[in-house]
Amino acid sequence: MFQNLYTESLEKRYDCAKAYFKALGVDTDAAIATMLDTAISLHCWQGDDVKGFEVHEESVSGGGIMATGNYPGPALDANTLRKDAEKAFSLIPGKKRFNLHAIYAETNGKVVDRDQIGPEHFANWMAWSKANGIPLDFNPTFFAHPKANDGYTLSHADDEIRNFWIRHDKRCRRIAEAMGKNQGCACVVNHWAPDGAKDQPIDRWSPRKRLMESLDEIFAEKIDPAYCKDAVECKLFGIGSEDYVVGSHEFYLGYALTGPQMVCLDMGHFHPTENIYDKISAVLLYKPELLLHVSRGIRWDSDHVVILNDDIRCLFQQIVRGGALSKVNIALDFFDASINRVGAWTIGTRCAQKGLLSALLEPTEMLLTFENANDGAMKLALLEELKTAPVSAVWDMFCKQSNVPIGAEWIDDLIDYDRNVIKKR
Ligand code: RNT
Ligand code: ZN
Repeated sequence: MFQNLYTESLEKRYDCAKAYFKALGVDTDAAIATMLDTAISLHCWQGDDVKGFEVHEESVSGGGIMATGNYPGPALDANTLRKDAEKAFSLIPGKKRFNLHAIYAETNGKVVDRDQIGPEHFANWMAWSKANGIPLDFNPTFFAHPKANDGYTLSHADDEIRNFWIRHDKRCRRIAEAMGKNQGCACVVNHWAPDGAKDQPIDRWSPRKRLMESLDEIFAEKIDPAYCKDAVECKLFGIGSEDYVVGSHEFYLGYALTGPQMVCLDMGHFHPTENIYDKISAVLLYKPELLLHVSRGIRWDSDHVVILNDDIRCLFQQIVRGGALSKVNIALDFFDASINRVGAWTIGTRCAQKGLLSALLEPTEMLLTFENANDGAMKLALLEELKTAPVSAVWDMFCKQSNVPIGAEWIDDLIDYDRNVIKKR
């Protein structure tokens, strides 16, 4: 259906685009080379609605995050999740990584509690990672567990529960270390805990102190950053923690400034009109690197599939304009259970990459010249003209060089997989 939408050859279209951007002082070949070299970390949890494969004895709650929707065919086991991810990889250009959570451990049907998991439970994932040339990232899971049911984990007042979660995180960093060694590059470990209160806790102080102490204990175990790189993720509120989140922005920014951890900025974790793009140039003044959770909130932290909106454009503009691409670890964080999940992965990743490509094709020098000469209207006019510049031909060439379908062609593959694999489950 979506083959042959163009009458001109891709080479011809690319040459036109190349000449257009060259006239603005931009090198499209260099932009493609950068795209080919920039990894995006796909989150495993889009494939199964953040459920994981853990065997539970008691009922658990979701820790303030929840995928909504009932589209058929979520991956219910690790092999299926890997197959679905491979399908998405085949439709996404450029370098990919894959981001796992602790609940994706493979325990052979046995109950293995979170403070007992080890690299052996991720042996299949590591073998798969190696076979596919896709490095892994990792996350401890502080939700969907009986010991997380009352909303507190690493900041819990009960030392027994708090220590359980400290042990869990320590295990996770060792798993990440094993992954890092297996893949020959660092595994990024993101630490996010849902801890917080629904309504007006009198004591907003003690949980923060306990969270700080828990983190200190976890990070006291020194692991070579060549294998395991840590990030801490703040949040404004969640479902059930509307009034108070222990790990707020100030908390984690402060924490990360006193240690080697990266800050993780999730696009949905701030006030609804607050954007993370304006934080990059501040955070990177003080930290050598940061982690992004590229996402899309509609009215709240709803984790919709990423699309090429202004938030995405502005985010990548800031990174590219600041020459900071090598300092930014790009990970995705969204989950929509109401549409084909392989499609969701592919749309979101491709759109994040389109945001980056658009930024790389920006004639920043020219815009700066306008800005410095106080030619605000000219600057705004050029910014708007650039929105309809022939980026798509450069995008298509990037896809071609990555051996994935160009333009809308991949939708044919998605329809095929949806009808013949997903809907037949
Ligand atoms: C939750 C955080 C966190 C999770 C994943 C599953 O609000 O964004 O990053 O989405 O760890
Ligand atoms: Zn996140």
